[in-house]
Amino acid sequence: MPKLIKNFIAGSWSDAVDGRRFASRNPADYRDTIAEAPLSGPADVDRAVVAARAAFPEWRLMPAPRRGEILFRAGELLRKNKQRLGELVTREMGKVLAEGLGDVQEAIDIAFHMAGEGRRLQGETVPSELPDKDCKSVREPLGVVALVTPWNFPIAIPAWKLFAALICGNSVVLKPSSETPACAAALVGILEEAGIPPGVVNLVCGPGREAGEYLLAHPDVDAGSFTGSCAVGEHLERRLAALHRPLALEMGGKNAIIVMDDADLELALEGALWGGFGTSGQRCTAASRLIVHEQVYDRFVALLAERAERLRLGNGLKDESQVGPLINEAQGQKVLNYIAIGRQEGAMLVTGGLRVADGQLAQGFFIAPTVFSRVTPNMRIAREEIFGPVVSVISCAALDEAIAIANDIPFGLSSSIYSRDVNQTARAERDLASGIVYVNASTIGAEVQLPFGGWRHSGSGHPEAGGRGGAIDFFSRVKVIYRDFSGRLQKAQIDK
Ligand code: UN1
Repeated sequence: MPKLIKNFIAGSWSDAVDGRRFASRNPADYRDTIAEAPLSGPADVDRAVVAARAAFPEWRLMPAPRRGEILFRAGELLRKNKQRLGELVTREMGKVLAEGLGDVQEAIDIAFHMAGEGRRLQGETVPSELPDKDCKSVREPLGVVALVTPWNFPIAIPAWKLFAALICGNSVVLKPSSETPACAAALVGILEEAGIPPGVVNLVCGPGREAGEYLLAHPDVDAGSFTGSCAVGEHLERRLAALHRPLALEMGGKNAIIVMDDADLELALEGALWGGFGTSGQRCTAASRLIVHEQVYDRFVALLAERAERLRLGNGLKDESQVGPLINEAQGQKVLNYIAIGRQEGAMLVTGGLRVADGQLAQGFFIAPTVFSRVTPNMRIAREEIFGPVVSVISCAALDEAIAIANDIPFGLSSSIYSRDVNQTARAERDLASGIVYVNASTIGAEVQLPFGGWRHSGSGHPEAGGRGGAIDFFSRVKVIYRDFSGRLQKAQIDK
């Protein structure tokens, strides 16, 4: 029996106003319906925004360490329920169980990190140029924030946004991807159990346009945060520009691993496989380009293809599975279309390139890990985000050339270099133009205590997660306070 999911508005679980529903299904087995969720529209979003607005004044004034205590409890509950939630992630989204558990772990990490922020949320105190006067800055919440989240990290990404927004004192309306409503409802259920006051967190399930975009553009919302495709993100950016409200966007990537001729090839190979085919390539941080030094190019491509062929496709709940399905048929077709484009462009298909539908695999959309060699930097498969298990291998003759190729794309989220030469890796650290750079590690697996965000078309310059410049900066605004206790008129810049 599919689970019956409801919206969560003003502290109670409810159906869509007009009673409509939609289903989410298991991408590894379409016969397995995971959940039925409310197909919400503007009327439901309106209710959620009203609830969030009503809850805001009290939540804003609750001391941040008290808000943090609720997040600590949420972290504990996530930890207690990690196995159950990890299995739900795998069933509803398709990634293999180790990664499903990792998705939940990332939410646990951010819960504890942001809970601790409740005792920091630093502003600054600086001296005044005048006597008997002090100057400080404090952080204040934005108000009601709208969060619209994707399916590829169905627990972690909502958690990144929720916990950062909450610790700063905002009230929230969350609209999760329609592929993964059960994961979002489970996360919100944890917050309810942790004692979040009614109306502070609201969940509205439903389609992107009628629910998500309507929510982000709602006249009584103060700020929005969206993770998803570039096309949608840039559309939102244009649409919301006129409303003049803070908007954080995390969008695509076309992340490169550079493999130099002095690299530990076995290590680089493992990083390429993990970054390229982990989560079936459905990460914005996926290593979809490899830029390999010509001295080791042929050997590396041959080893990569051989190892890619050995990866076992399958239902992520089975121990032996290493690569799960694509999220749905449309995404599968999009990936196959890019494979056709790669062949037309003259790249060489070394392995994969096909949907695999033997036996059980016919119940989902599985694509064999695919490697293209002889890719040139101007080909579409070297420039556009595919979001599937497809890796394009480009050749280079020197480090400078490799870095130039890595940077010459519209995206700038994550990049990596494998080399044993510290001078080369230091140069790459300095010159790679992306929000995240890895040295002797793959392009995926960012940790939550530092900002996560892309440059150029990968993001709007408001990174997620912790650290200086991370999500706290987006979800709070700075107020500067000058307090004069001299009892007389003092003139800055004029009095001596
Ligand atoms: C994403 O793909 O949208 O760094 C997020 C990583 C993960 C997060 C990915 N921690 O790969």
